[in-house]
Amino acid sequence: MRRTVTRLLAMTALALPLILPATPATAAPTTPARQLADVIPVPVETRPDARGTFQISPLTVIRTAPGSVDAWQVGRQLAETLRPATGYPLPVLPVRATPLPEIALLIGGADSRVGQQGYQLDVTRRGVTIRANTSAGLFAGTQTLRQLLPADIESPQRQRTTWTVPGGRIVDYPRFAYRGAMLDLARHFHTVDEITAYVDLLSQYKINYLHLHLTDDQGWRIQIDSWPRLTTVGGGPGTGVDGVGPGYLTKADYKAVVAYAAARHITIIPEIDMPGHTNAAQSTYPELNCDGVAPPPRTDTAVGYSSLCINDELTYRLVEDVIRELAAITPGPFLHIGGDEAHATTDEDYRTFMQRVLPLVSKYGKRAYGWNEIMQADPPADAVAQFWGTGTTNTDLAEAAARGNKVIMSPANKAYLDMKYDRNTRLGLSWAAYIEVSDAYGWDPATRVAGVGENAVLGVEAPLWSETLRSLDDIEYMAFPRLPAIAELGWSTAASHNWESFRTRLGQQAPRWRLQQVDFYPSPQVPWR
Ligand code: TNX
Repeated sequence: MRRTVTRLLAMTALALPLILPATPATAAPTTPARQLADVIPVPVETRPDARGTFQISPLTVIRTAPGSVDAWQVGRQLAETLRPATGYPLPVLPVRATPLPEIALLIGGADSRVGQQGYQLDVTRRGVTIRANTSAGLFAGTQTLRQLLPADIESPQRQRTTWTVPGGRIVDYPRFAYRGAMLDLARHFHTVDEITAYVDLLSQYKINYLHLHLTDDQGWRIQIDSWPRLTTVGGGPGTGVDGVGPGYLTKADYKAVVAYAAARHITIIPEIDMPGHTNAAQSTYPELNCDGVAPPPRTDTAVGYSSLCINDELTYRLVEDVIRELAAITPGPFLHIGGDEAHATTDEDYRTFMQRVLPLVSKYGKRAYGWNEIMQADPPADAVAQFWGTGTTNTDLAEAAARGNKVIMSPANKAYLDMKYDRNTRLGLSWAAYIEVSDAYGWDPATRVAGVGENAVLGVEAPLWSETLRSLDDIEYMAFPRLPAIAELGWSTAASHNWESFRTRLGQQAPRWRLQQVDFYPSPQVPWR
């Protein structure tokens, strides 16, 4: 290992004459000096130290915890993030201390509060040290470091910028273990490239779950080998709202998405929506209908008209096949079974259905997760409910919380990214509310629903339904800048909640989004840079 260092030192020295002239030490910073707290989500604790300012230079190395492949992976990703704009070699070395200026990623030794997802970041004149107990924590720390650098760091081309990191210490860890986003592949399909591009954006804001709504009335978007026509027909030509937006994920595609997300410390959660929102399956397989007659495919945006046939054994064969096949390709703990808006299913049938289906999720080793309606079916205590209501009371949910069930907060009038910003927004729906940035930011997950307090809340999620969305630009326009608001509600402390601070920090993100070509909504509420 030592020999590697010596060789690298020699290589770097050789490279110096090539690199230095293009990067004069006198280059003026292109953006104002950044502060340790200029980060979204805002860190728990920042202690600035003006003497500790560090500059990334052509000599800087990235050093990762010896023996930790995961830490090395995080280091490699950090290098890939920093190389294009800096033009520096930034070698990633799994070695002990070097005399070079360094960014060190170390496992252990952090403040005891950082837990499983947090990190401690120290900036001195000699370098940056990120310490965490897990690679997820190290990754979170590198996302903070990225935001502490000038916005130019997001440029795909080399910039003549001084890469200054403000000095001091950050100790940071999440308020909630679960910070999620959701894409709806059923109304309009999103490709692997679009999903992974979204994953890149999410991971910058410490989002750690991505829920994929894979099936609905308009389309079925995940390959199931034992029911092949679900995708070849249900995801085929003509499927999607207005008959536009066909497509589906093969199992290989899905695994590729899972792996890509995992490398960015994001866990994929698949959703099969049932017993309603099932027209795509029922129009494909006539035998899934109580009368044996396939309804026509649907490309409109109505909800609540479809239902699986509750008293037919074939229904449970389908459900078990789907859950088994999906569980087998899903390493994450959760499997989402939908359960919303089952208006074509009687209450009694709904309970019958859920009481048969919930145990199937556990049978295949997963934790059941569903929209808040599943709490009407008295699920086991480890089942998770996703609250999507617009009100502040929900008796079933409060009772479930009292029994020990955990809740994910996605109030539709606050956290739904498919709601229009105002009446002029060209995309989106408005049934729950118009949601400006201050609305998306202006609520508290632990006081939103009576009887569902801090301990019952596992986290927050920002769903993005795709009735009106087609392209990645559409996705970005609705998600930015509201997604960072939800991310901050999920990560930062309740005590740090502050609209003035948030809107200022949000405005500072704009130059980064421009360089990343994120098509964001320039809300008039935000002082954009
Ligand atoms: C309600 S929210 C739905 C979805 C729609 C969404 C549009 C929920 C659990 N169900 O089927 O796509 O509204 O905003």
